Amino acid sequence: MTSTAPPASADVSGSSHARFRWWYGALGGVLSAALGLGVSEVLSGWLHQRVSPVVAVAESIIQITPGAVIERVISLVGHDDKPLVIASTLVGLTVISALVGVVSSRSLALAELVFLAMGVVLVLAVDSRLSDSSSRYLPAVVGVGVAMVTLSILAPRAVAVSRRPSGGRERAAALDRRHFLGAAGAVAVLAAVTIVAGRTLAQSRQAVDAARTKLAHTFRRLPTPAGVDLGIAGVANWVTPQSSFYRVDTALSVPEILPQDWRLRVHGMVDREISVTYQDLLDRGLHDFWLTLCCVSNEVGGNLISNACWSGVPVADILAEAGVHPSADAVQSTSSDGWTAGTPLGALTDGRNAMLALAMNGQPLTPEHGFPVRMVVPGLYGYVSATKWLVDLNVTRFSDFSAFWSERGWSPLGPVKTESRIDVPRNGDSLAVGRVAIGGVAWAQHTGIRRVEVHIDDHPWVTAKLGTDPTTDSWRQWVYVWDATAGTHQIQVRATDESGYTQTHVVQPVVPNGATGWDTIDVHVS
Ligand SMILES: Nc1nc2c(c(=O)[nH]1)N[C@H]1C(S)=C(S)[C@@H](COP(=O)(O)O)O[C@H]1N2
Ligand SMILES: [Mo]
Repeated sequence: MTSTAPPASADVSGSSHARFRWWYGALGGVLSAALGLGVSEVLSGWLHQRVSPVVAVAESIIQITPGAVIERVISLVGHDDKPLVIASTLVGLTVISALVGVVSSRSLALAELVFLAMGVVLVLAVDSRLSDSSSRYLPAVVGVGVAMVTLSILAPRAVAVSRRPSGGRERAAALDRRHFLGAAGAVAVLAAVTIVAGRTLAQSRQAVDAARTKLAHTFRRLPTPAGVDLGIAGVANWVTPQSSFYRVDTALSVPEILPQDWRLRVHGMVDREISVTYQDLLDRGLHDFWLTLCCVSNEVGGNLISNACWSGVPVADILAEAGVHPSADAVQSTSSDGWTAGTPLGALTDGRNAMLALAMNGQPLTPEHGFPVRMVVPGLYGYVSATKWLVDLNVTRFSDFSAFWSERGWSPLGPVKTESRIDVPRNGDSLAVGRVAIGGVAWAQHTGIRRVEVHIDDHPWVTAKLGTDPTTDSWRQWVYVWDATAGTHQIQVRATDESGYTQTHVVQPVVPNGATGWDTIDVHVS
């Protein structure tokens, strides 16, 4: 006797299907959540975020749990409660997503709604744990999206496979089972791969964080010089904290380089090619200096400009060790991610603070700002000088290479233009009649600001009071106290630098070598 299965066996399999009907749905829910989790882990690792959404939830749980409970848990499990809370969060996630899966067999819409609600919780947790980057919600949002799409694929298959096979449907039932198991298997593999990849990325991020922590007491931050801050509310602080320092780069994923793995290759038109280590730089002794960095893409009145105390080693010293050929006129610097800048050799060797910087405001550079080593050059826009994650200096001639932005229509040379900005009042503000502090910042790095003037309506230009200028390389605060009268007024600002040049009123766009024009605002006084 062959082929035909005895009815008894079909009955058994049928009743077992009935009994474990919910099982398929639950599995679909858990696998959907697992894939969403894996994708969110990969994204947060790739975006170099301190915590992934799940860890953010765990940290939030620790945050809102009463201290006494936390202490009790710590006394039970030892000093570190975090792994336990993360494990519990994952168990909770598994249970909830299994329930979501079961629900999905009845109502997919309701199940998706629960996933969406979980997404809201993740976003709220991330919001309370991360503040730095605008892409911080991406892992949670994309992760939940992936979980929802996956559920919409698995749920109908789970429903089909858990249908009781009735007479003549055995073949169809086997096919349904194959469909479900195939899809579920593929999701399981993807989930495993993304979770492992996410964890690997997080580990390299954690290694960099640990290396930065070890360096926490290596650097010095100069005391803030007297008189630089005029104390006007709303005017940019003279020193910008590293966390709010403007950021501009083409790196989709921040390079993660450990100091011990870092090497700087110096080559090209030199007597001897050299290779410099992080320790070599520390051993040379660090210079601390103030410098305002700004971006060529900064519009008039824009905020792509910040000031910090940097610690580093003069580029000139490194170049001297390699022995620069007299016919060279440029240095091409390359980042570990392949980005390049071209800097005039003269700016690197004329005695200004052109540096290989290791620290900002007494702390190792953050990964976003170029850890472990970047270049900074007073008087030049970032795109021609401030290479982050620096790994290569090629001594060369401008005629022999082109850098990343000069290949895209920007000027090969990028000296900073003398500029000034109004920080208060804001454009469109409504003010009360009487004394109003008009204030802001002005900069002419490596030349210095001599004078800032304010122009109100068609009155003559009046001279603003300036903050002190401990170095010509940093911006200066300015303030003018104005006796505001009723009406709508236009306010303009212009700076004169130490070369005697007064900012032009001619409006130029940021391309190809920096915007010009006077920052102008309108205010209403009543
Ligand atoms: N590797 C790398 N370095 C880079 C860039 C970049 O895209 N990649 N951008 C440059 C530009 S255009 C500017 S304005 C500064 C900005 O430095 P910050 O992000 O630390 O403020 O970095 C410069 N260094
Ligand atoms: Mo820039």
